[in-house]
Amino acid sequence: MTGTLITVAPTGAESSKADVPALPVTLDELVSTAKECEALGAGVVHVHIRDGEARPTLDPGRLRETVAALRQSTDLIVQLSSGGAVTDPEADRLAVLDAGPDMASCTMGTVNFGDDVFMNRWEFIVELHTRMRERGIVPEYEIFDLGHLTTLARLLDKHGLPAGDHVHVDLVMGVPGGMPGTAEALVACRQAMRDLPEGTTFSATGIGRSTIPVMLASLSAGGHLRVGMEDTVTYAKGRPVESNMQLVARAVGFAQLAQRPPLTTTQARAFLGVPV
Ligand code: KMH
Ligand code: ZN
Repeated sequence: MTGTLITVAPTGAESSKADVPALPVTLDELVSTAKECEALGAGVVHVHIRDGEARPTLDPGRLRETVAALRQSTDLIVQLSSGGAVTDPEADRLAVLDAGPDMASCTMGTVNFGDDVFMNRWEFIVELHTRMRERGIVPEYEIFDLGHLTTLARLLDKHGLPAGDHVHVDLVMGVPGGMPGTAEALVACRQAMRDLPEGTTFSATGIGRSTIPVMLASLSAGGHLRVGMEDTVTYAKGRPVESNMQLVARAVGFAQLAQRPPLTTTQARAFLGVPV
């Protein structure tokens, strides 16, 4: 595939609406952001939702409503976060799958996460992977550190390929406590992917100021892009991000410069093994 898969992660669980007023937190804000990002070239939306007070939530009813609304208004692949917030219990994170998304994230290990710990025990990872396959939900394996790729190789070896038979990973780089957002770290991950099934693909995102180096490194190494206000709230020094569209537009520009234009949503489904 010569194009670029662009994933937008518009909200996340870490920034507050008070600190980042442009963050989409209501269903209407999320849907209109998703529509505009799709029009610009996004193929996947990675979704965290908020409650009535804009706090992160994994409320099952709200998740179902969100999946339905995104399907009604866009052709984007709907990827729910099973990571949630660092405080979310495992049972609630597993129950995210009940909302029936096209995809869900599946993080490959525990990592220090700023001042917190993002806990992902081996047994929990196996449970998430297995339930996703049973339900035909395609995983995106989230990689916060090099060793997470070793865990993924072990998971696939012991528990088989995911739904869709295609393995796609997302390198989340530059989290304080995880791997740095550098070209060197990306190349190390790229090399470690040789131990994964042939045809494995990857996206990458750089948190904060590592967003641009990681985008450029990923495109250079044949990878794909994730951008959005979950990962980046500063566009350039002293300039807050105005909207997720601004970040998607920049990613599209970089992809076009690399002569790898954005995949359409139909191409993105074929690429990831997500049923139409
Ligand atoms: N909010 C982080 C603790 C995911 O979406 O799966 C976890 C996260 C990863 O964002
Ligand atoms: Zn996330």
